[in-house]
Amino acid sequence: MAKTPNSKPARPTKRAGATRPAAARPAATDAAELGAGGELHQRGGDALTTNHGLPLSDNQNSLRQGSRGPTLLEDFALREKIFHFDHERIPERIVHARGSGAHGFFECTAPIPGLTRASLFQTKGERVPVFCRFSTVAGGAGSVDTPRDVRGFAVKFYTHEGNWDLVGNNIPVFFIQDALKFPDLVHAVKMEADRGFPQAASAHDTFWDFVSLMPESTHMIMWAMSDRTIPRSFRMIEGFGVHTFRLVNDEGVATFVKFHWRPRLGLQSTLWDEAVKLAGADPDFLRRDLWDSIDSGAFPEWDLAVQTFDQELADSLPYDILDATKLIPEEIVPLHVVGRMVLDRNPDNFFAETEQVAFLPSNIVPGIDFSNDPLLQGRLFSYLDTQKSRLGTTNFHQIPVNAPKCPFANFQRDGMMQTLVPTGRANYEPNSLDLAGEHPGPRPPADGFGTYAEEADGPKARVRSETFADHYSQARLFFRSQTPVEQTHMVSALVFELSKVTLAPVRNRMLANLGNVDASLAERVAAGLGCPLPAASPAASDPIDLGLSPTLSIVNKARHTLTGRKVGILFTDGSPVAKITKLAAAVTKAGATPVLIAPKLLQVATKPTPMDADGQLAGTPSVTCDAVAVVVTERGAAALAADSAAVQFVADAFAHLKAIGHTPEAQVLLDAARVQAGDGVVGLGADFIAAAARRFYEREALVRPLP
Ligand code: HDE
Repeated sequence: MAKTPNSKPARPTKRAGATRPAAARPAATDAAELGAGGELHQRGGDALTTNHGLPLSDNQNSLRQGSRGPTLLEDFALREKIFHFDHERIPERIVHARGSGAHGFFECTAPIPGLTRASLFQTKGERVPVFCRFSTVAGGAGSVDTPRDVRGFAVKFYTHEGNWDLVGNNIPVFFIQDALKFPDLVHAVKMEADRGFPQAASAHDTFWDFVSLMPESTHMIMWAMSDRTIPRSFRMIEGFGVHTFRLVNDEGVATFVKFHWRPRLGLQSTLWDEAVKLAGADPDFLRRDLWDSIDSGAFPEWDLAVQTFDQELADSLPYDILDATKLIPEEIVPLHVVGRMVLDRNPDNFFAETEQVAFLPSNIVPGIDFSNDPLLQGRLFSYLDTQKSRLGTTNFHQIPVNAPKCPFANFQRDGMMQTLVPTGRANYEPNSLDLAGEHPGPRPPADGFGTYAEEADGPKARVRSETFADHYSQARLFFRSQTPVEQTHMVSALVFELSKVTLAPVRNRMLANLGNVDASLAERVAAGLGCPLPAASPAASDPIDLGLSPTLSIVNKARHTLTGRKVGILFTDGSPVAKITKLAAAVTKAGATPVLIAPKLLQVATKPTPMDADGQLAGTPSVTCDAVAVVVTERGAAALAADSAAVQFVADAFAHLKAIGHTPEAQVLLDAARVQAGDGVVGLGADFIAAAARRFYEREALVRPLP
């Protein structure tokens, strides 16, 4: 019987077809020396085997009776393979389902032993490994990267005294004050219950119905409607622990703390139109950006800063530090940088690491403790619970990405997927097996974690503190601290979102709430929708003016830099190679990546020799770049002016307030794209490199009627 195409004998590959054992990994960080932490690895060999180690000689054909006959039940190899495949998926996260992760390290740069005994903050220069995952909140695992949404910013520090998980967001406040409301919030923002849409979008009835009935969400809504929720890159977002935590020193003295991540590349967002177009151009835009930058050795980096304060300062504030809908402006309590995080290694396997990583706000280390923030208190329960449902077993902590990298030992035993093999008789404590010369197992160390002894009293009751009653003052603080252009973006976002609301009473209720934030805001949104403005809604506590916090604005603290950015260089037949390569070299020198874009990918008829592009024009629109240059001859420009993809490329760059560098001969294409002369539209050369480092917000009035 003729044998149909058969598996070739296994050839050694670069990766030997298996996960590299920990020892063989390049030591990305000093911290990797902390140990493998019980990592499990598929034992790699070159031969293809079943899961039970049987070498298989054929991976192409199932076992059948005769060459055209039925498949036999005996085919255990087929059954094992399909059985495993059928069960490849695990439940996605109920929120934050879509995410990207990376390994790296945290390095202490300014020790704070006076404030905390946490081991990772004791010694300058000391590093611990981290795994960090960024995410969107509302969309499913297969949704796109760029919807208007909060971004998760979760970091697992593998310290010498256990894992510390700082599970934060890119926004310092939250929608609700009490964990009891979280399921309602998430139900409201996710796909509507009957129709199953919209996916990954807050612009629909149920979300706005809920938030319009929950005035406490107004401050977070201001952030959500700002450009913070349409980031340019995960590498360019801030991160916040949100809740007030405690630092506790050796003497047991506690200080309140809020944690902040600050991106070294600067904070940067896209424009809404850009984010919408990116969703189509590259649904994986943020994921790819993170992966590519780490892959190319341009490691993203953040400073970790703390805001620390005592009870006296807390008491002096006109809001409650336990209320997660409030922030403390850094103008009031300044930030102190204590360390930096560098992400320097992409995961080896997305599922094993990014999908299976289990963050727990309850993962705390000696020297850090919780506060009574009712949202945080609820989270301490929720995450442990959710991991059992996602990962299927209480032993999820043994999965390599979750396992501590320091020794860990206790008397918890057995359970599904137990992979550790504890030895000896001692599986209970106290025991006296040491008297019999046997190992008694671990004992609680005197200097282990102990909860900060906070006094608490009062009746057992379902109540909300009156100090949580002010829902509008900080929303006002945020809105008024924005630059005019950012305020306009917020107005546009609210108009867009509320225009998708079909229930008029919901729209009106929301407008009435906005009236408490700022009268001009409410008026502009109502005008943008074309509906009458209702009177401001009654507020539980009248809003007060808290002053401004200019550091809350993205534009105010925008760093003019090309580092870590992308510059698209559009060229076509006849374009001079010398100009293209000179420009690309200047872009690279400025720390950015040049992306060569042409109507075809390969063998573009540039002069004097043909060149290949990095991206084909229709598939690489200008939204994927931070600035663009058009390097064309007069003939080339005329040809591109007749190509809608090229016209759109330039028109979008202009509308998205990006620098456009061009050869004088490109004018006919710029005219077709209705580009107007002005700041940011420059020749090639030093002018362009300087212009490419920023966005031209002043151009916005030319391209977008402002509400
Ligand atoms: Fe979460 N959240 N959350 N959350 N959250 C989850 O845990 C929850 C909240 C945040 O990359 C879940 O493993 C409750 C605030 C991030 O894997 C779940 C409440 C903040 C991530 C859960 C909150 C966050 C999650 C879903 C109200 C910012 C993704 C899957 C009390 C400080 C972590 C999972 C990752 C994930 C519950 C509120 C951030 C269901 C009950 C506030 C970054 O346990």
